[in-house]
Amino acid sequence: MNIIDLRSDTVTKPTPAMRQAMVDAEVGDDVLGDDPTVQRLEELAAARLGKEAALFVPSGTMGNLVSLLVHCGRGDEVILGDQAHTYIYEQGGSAAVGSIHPRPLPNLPDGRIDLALLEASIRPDDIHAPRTKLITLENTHNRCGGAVLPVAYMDAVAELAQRRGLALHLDGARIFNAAVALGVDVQTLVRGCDSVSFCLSKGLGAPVGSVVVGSATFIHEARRARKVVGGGMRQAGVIAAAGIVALAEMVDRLAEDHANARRLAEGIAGLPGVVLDPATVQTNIVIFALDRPDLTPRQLAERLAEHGVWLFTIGGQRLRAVTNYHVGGQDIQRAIDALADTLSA
Ligand code: TLP
Repeated sequence: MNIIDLRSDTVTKPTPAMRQAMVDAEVGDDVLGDDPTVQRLEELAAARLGKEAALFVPSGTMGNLVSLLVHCGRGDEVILGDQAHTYIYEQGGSAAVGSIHPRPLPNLPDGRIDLALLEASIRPDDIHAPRTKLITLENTHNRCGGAVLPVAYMDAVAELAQRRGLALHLDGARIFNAAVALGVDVQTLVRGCDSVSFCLSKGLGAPVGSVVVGSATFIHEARRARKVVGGGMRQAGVIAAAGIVALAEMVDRLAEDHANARRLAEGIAGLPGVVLDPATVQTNIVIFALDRPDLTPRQLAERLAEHGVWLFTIGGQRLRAVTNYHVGGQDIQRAIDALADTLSA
């Protein structure tokens, strides 16, 4: 059976062009600063996001961790959303490894954190309190259904951070999805961020890797932080080569994933028990709730798997489907039909 894998965009496999680039990659020992392909990727990424420098890391989790380790010292506080990937899905790494104190604030359904609440949550200079050092945002917002934070909101948080002497980090795992959805240059979207971590291995299709960008001083420190968590890689040019292809060839086509996600959402929104407003689907993530006395989300996922359609349950009554470049228009129709069959049975 042909599987339609909607569990994540992380399941994407390298394209033929990526595999060829990997074969052809010139490599060297990157910890010693000798890998020309990693250096090229880092230069391209920094230029693309409008920052001074960049650092290739093995994963988005490590990109966020090294960024937080540079911005915050032991006992310092980071303000972030209570639905943030960094808060929920990264094992509390910044606390475990960096003794950084998390201050989760409620994410609004559209991925934002209320600006007034953000400002009110910055700690006063008081011997009882940790020192607030950092705000972290996520764009697009994974657990808020791939919601896009618009330029005006990004700028407003950057202005607040700057005025109050805080740094701003962006978990931009899917920042290119946000830029494509908004139709703006990615540089505009991240112009107020001190650091951004973005993933090559999600919708962009590279097999491995993320990139952190920021000032030259920040990246110098991030390189040290990457080393202490064991992320210094040697002949990493073989994977960086695929990342270069991802940036060059895979960004614009993200619009197809977004259109497919919208089609999927529109196709399933009316089905019995599906709670979903398709108008909220802005990028490649479709999150819906299941309101059925006779069926749990897990059972639904299992029955869909029997039809060859894979998706994830994400807690409570919710399920998540993520479109990606292995999933075409016909697959979307098959997924809609499988849901319709399962829910009307
Ligand atoms: N997200 C994965 C899972 O961990 C949930 C997925 O399938 O969506 N930031 C954001 C916003 C992410 O969605 C992810 C991965 C990461 C960071 C971490 O990236 P990796 O998996 O490369 O460590």
